[in-house]
Amino acid sequence: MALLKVLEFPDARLRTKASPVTEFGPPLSGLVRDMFETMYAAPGIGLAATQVDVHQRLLVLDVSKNRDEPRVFVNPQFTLLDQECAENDEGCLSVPGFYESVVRPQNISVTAQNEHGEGFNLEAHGLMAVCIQHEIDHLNGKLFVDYLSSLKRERIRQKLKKQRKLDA
Ligand code: GNR
Ligand code: NI
Repeated sequence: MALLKVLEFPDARLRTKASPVTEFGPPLSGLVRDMFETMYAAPGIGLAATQVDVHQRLLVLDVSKNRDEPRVFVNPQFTLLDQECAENDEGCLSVPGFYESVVRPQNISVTAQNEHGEGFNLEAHGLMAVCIQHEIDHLNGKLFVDYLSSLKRERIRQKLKKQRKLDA
């Protein structure tokens, strides 16, 4: 097991568009295991492979209270079930310490494969729907700060820069 390093905004590697996963097997399972370990340790409710500098279409999440419902989505795609949107505070392990309100669709249908390559479909609502969209954004090189005003985004960039200087 290994904790993976999480890339932080404004690292250009977070802007990479991930490629479809085509190889299922032990290396993928090892990556999934390490991503869960990293996500639970952070702690976070989701993690996209992009954040650990692996540019493949893979995400893990666990939005349960007891942290006992791990879910893996390989090559995920989603469609909107309706037009209902809501505002939620979002955070991101790649933008540590910042929480800002983002408006997103609340009801989606998701198609993906599991870590063995078997297809599945599910409906997601509320926090789970938000989290899946946040993670798929990562796979497309997009961050939640992209939904904020450029002024807010630049303030966050400056504060993170200062914080990293203090941490160094
Ligand atoms: O841990 C996380 N919490 C969170 C809260 C609201 C909306 C999305 C998220 S995902 C985030 C972990 C993360 O950065 N995933 O990419
Ligand atoms: Ni994130």
